[in-house]
Amino acid sequence: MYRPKLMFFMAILFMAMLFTASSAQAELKIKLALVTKPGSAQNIVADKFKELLEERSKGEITVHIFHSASLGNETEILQQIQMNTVQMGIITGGPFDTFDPIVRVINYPFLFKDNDQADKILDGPLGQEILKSLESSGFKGLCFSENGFRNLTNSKRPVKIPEDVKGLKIRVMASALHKAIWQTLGANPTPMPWPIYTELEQGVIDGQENPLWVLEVYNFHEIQKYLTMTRHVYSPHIDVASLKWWNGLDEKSREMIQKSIYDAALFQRKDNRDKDAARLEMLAEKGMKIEFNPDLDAFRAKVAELKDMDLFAEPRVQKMLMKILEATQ
Ligand code: EAX
Repeated sequence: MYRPKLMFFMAILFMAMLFTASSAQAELKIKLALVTKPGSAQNIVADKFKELLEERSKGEITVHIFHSASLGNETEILQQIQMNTVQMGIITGGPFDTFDPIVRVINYPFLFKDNDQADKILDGPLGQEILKSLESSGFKGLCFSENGFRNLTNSKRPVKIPEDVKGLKIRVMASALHKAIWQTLGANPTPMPWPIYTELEQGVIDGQENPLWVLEVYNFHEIQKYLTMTRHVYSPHIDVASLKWWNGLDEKSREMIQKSIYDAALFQRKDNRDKDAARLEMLAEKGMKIEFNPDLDAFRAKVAELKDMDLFAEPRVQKMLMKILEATQ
């Protein structure tokens, strides 16, 4: 029996299925995760990346940002990126070093003299070599944006010399290197994932160390009286993708993603640096006591022994550390 209505209906259904299949293929969705809140350094990178990539791909690629640790802490996000249940992350250098110890090299204390030197090395061949080596643990390292130079804050006393740090309970990132730095300086470091406001407020910890934007965005001036401009570690973010996912992308999408994240990183680094002077003024106004000239030579001397520690014992890590120390002389 001929049934024109049914045939017509089935033809429409078939076309609708075809259309859905082809548009599903054309549109690429990126889940991007980070642990800090809107207004943070990581979010500024993510927002810019989303804006640039969606514009450049004419909406064929969409970026979905999961901030404020809604998908877990940085360690958990990295695990999800390895599995490709999350495609990208803006992750601080610290917690990355349990996945690949080579990341310790760029978090080495007192490594970079200033922003320009950090940019030159991280954007140059050594930085690229480090990003490339992350492939062995399932990551595609795309580029570096920044947290910035880290400074010590605490609620107990002014800190000018390493002896002042003695016994302070300092929260550090989940990183063996960061823990070792503060142990060597005589503090009592406790690794803890982000965020940490409550722990500081309740006195579980006396202090923490982070770049100036963190004090502003998280209102740490309310609960931390003393700030010391130690600039002990330059803290990059690694803007990272799942290698599993990356390997399945076409060349055109890869290029657009790579270029957009790098442009976003350049934008964010400048933005962060441009705002630092005003942040210091604001923090002083809010009543923080700021030590501008700590005895950095003394701090540097204390942590010099770190390069001989087991943390850097793996030959490829040791080799990279030597190269980067030489390049930053
Ligand atoms: O980016 O965990 C940390 O101390 C990070 O620097 C923090 O997420 C701010």
